[in-house]
Amino acid sequence: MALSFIVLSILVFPGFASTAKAATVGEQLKAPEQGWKRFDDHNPLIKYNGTPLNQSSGQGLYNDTGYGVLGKDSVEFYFTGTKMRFIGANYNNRSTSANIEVYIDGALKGSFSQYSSSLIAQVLNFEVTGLSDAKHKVKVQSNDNGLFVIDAIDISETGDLVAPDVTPNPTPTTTKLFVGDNSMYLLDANGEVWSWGSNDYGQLGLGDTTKRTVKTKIPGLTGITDIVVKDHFVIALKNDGKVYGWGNNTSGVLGAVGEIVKQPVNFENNITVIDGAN
Ligand SMILES: [Ca+2]
Repeated sequence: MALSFIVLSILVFPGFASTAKAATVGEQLKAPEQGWKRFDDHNPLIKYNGTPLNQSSGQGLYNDTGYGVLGKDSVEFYFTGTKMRFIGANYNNRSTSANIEVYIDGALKGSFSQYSSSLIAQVLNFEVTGLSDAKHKVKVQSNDNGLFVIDAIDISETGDLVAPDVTPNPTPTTTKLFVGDNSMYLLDANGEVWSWGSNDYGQLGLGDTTKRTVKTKIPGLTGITDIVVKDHFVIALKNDGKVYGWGNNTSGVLGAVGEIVKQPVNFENNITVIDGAN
């Protein structure tokens, strides 16, 4: 009796039976099924590698739009959720791509063809389910020289298309470039100072007055936390509070150590901050 009722229900209420049945690959799917939601091909979060070709209207595509991707080009996007369906279009045309691969998070999940015996718009070309509920990268890659068409993407109803991974900024370091009067100084992340450029007053701190065209590390100067570059002379603060200076000393700011100081001399102690602002 119960079995007869079920059979009768399907016969009498065919609509009930069809909504309970999930779409299968190769079928036309004009709207996302329950538990899914759809994004159209022109969504800016979908990236086309190559120049996408607008598909002519009137083909029965979703929203009457589609992008064609030519040759060995690809489509990429990121989504959150556990499942994805690629909605495309199948054509009875030998120039249609027959070898389109789908990669999820870099792993090949399978392939499909858009060549068929007749035109099927809004066709469910590929489906992947059972992914972890997380952000996933999708790449759909044509491996022959044919055209393939993307019409829409269906994903988990609770998910979303999301922006690609943004490359994080490099970890900040203390590396800092200082621009002097025809001389350059670089304070690196190890607390050492490099110099290059003009050196008439020994302002490169390298023990001579020879100009340098490549940056050269100043010997014996370590633990430096900051430097100040002035008119042909430089001072540097070490992490123990000592301050060193070198270069043009005609004014005597570095003490009675000569007018040209070619390498760092310690002239102050117990300093916490140096400030070269005018
Ligand atoms: Ca579309």
